[in-house]
Amino acid sequence: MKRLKLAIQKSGRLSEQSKQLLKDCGIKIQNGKNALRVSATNFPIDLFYLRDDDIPQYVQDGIADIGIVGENVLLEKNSRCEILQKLGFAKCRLSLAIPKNIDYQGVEYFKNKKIATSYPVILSDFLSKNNVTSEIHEISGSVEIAPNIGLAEAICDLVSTGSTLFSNGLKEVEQVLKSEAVIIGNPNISDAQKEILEKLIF
Ligand code: PRT
Ligand code: ZN
Repeated sequence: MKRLKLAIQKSGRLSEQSKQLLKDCGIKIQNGKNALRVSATNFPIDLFYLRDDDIPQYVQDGIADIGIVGENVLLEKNSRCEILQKLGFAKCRLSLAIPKNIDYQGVEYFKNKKIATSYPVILSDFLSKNNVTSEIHEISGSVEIAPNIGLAEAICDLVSTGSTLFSNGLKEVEQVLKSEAVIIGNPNISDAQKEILEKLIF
């Protein structure tokens, strides 16, 4: 029987709950500590442990059949994968934030401003829908410190509790996207694999 290849985050905010979900489905996985690929012992499923950013590409290319990622990553990568199921965990939002002492009147505020983000694709889409042109400065981490070190005048980053923004003297002023963990799939998976997937989702 053809096996279903599932990609999940190796370590990070999605990995524990992704593994828990498989456990809850009764899927047994050996704990190969540094293995990139492991097989379930009681289900025709192979697991790939990857960085979340790489998962949409692996699924799109058919290296994996399905994967678990945040919607934010899926959209940023412009992936052609389909969302098969929302999972209800890792909920967060991608938001624009500015120094808290600024009097904010609306999205025009961002005209010609320098915005630091790890999500340039989603952000530029949002800005162009709002007819705003800004200078997007892409950085891969610690986005929230950018205004304090003079790198940018605003940021666009993921927020869950809001405490990171608060402790950096920033306030959330526009919500760009709502996100949660989702199962994504390659549109071309076989019927046999679909059957395994349906069992899994059920
Ligand atoms: O190593 P790898 O590339 O696989 O992982 P990563 O470091 O890129 O991602 P990771 O593990 O940090 O997050 C994985 C996914 O979790 C994200 O893509 C989101 O879909 C989801 N998620 C949910 C979050 C958050 N909540 C979140 N709060 N991802 C990041 N954050 C960060 C945010 O960037 C900011 O630094 O937490 C901080 C804000 O949190 P609060 O609670 O202070 O608001
Ligand atoms: Zn990542």
